[in-house]
Amino acid sequence: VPTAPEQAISLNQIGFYTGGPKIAAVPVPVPVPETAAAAETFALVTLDDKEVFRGDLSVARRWPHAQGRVRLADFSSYTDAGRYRLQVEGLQPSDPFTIADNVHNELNRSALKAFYFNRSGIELTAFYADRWARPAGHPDTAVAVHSSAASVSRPEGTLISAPMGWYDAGDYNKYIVNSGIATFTLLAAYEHFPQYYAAREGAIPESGNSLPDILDEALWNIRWMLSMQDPADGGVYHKLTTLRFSDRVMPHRATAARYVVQKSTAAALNFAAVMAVASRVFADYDAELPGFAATCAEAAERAWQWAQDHPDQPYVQPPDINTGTYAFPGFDDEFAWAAAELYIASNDDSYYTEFTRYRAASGLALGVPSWTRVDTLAYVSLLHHQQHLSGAADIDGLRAALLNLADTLRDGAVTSAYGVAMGGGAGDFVWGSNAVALNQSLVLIQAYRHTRRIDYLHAALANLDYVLGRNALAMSFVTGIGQRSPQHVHHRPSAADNVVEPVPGWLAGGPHAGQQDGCSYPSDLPGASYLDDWCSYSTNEVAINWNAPLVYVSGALEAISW
Ligand code: G3I
Ligand code: 9MR
Repeated sequence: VPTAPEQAISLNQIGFYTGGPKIAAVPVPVPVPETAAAAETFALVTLDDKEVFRGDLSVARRWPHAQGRVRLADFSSYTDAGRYRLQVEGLQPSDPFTIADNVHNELNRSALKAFYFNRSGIELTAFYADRWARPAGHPDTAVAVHSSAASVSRPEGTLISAPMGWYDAGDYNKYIVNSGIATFTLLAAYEHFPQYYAAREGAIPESGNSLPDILDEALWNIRWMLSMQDPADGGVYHKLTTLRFSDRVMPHRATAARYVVQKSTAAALNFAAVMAVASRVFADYDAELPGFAATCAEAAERAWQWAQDHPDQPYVQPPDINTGTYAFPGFDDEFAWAAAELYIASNDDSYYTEFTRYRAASGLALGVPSWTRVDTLAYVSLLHHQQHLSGAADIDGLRAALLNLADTLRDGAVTSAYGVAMGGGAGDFVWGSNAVALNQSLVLIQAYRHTRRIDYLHAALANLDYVLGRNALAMSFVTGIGQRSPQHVHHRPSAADNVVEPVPGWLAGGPHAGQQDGCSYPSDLPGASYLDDWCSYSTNEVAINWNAPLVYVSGALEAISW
């Protein structure tokens, strides 16, 4: 019998590192029993019910984003590997979990594999895709130029080839802005932890070639992105899409005509940033991919030039199209990010000048990265490459800004009822809130890498615990991971494939009180407004930009030894 969330002990459903923090959240029963005193202690028990550790519960605290109060159970000092449950008198015991080294390796593999499952233009064979094998969909070799994208050399209706790439999410369209941050995040995972990814092979058709799988996966999308640049002027189409969202069918059954739509400043700059990163990452693979790094570098510069000539061309959805927009006002953050990546790739100081100019123009303190806020990614890259930069870069200033953001997040984790940074910021429960948690972790991991201070790492892990179960729903938000995970994600292949289990490795968007889909939710509170139903595209869709920080964070925590 499933336990109601307000009765359930909530914890990372995979488990804990032997040498790491181990914390669960225990709900305070409502109403508090008047006769019997509420439990003051918790027990860690083996699966044959032997108690191996007992500890005191912390004081009860209210989390402002959900009903009720919780107390924390901290058993960090217990370090024996094994399978356990947590018990608190008066509550159901927790689901079993593991204490071990490398507890998040399988999660990392699965989260990266999700990108393969969303590939456009390729058959997924049973050897790689198991039960989720499917025919190829969306070859995208004859995509029409939409009226909004017509130019002299490519009038409306011109057919271009723009194959490969990942479907964005639960829909089958491909959007430059969003695949930009997703691709960057995978490339950053590789750049920051190359040994970890070099040793992880074997999941995709390219496994066994001389590139790590994570780079092969990123290449699938980078090749598509390159085809979205108009060779005539260097501008980049904002998206490749059908006119409306398809029905709930498998990819090969969704055959409506596809279009490349309007060039935009955001698309050009996202593209420039990603291609600049790709040019330095793939420079090491010139033997395998002759000339590819140089192609990326040139594409980046041309897109940057186009944006110089079109510095304020927002994406405006044409009236005949109703798919995702990925439009957000203001391009200072995109300019800053692209300038920084071009600076790192070229060591040309004028790009650094542009980076500082656009950062100052935005007037914003550094924020958690998202598709609407990409300037933080510039800091991540600049600090990672600090040893190789020219004297122009103000390393101390960059570092101070990043640590300032990380300190706020870490302090939020220390004072939060659940012990997590997630929920400390006013805008944390946006559409795709689970990715906010993981991008907060990504920032905290940078702070750890540049200071080696363990409190940053603990806060980063706490937010991963949050998406894996230490939350107000007491569930893991990743398909196929943990005992209670989403079964009915808003993901067309998962809904249409006649396989009971959803495609594995996908992070659901997470709690968000917008309820734009009109489904009926169990709670209106932002941290609990979530529905595991196809209906709920505002909380239960999956998306590449949400999975990418799951890959980054799970891999980083594995690569760092506890
Ligand atoms: O900009 C406002 C901000 O000023 C305001 O304070 C805040 C309050 O909610 O809203 C902000 O805008 C939000 C925007 O995301 C940026 O965060 C919108 O309300 C919100 O509706 C919008 O949600 C986006 C959603 O598409 C609808 O456009 C999500 O970020 C985005 O992840 C999602 O992406 C979709 C694609 O369009 C289509 N493919 C699936 C994908 C995932 O659901
Ligand atoms: O399925 C679509 C999903 O991928 C998008 O994120 C979402 C918001 O743009 O829209 C979904 O499509 C819905 C459409 O907007 C309204 N009619 C119902 C569709 C889902 O069944």
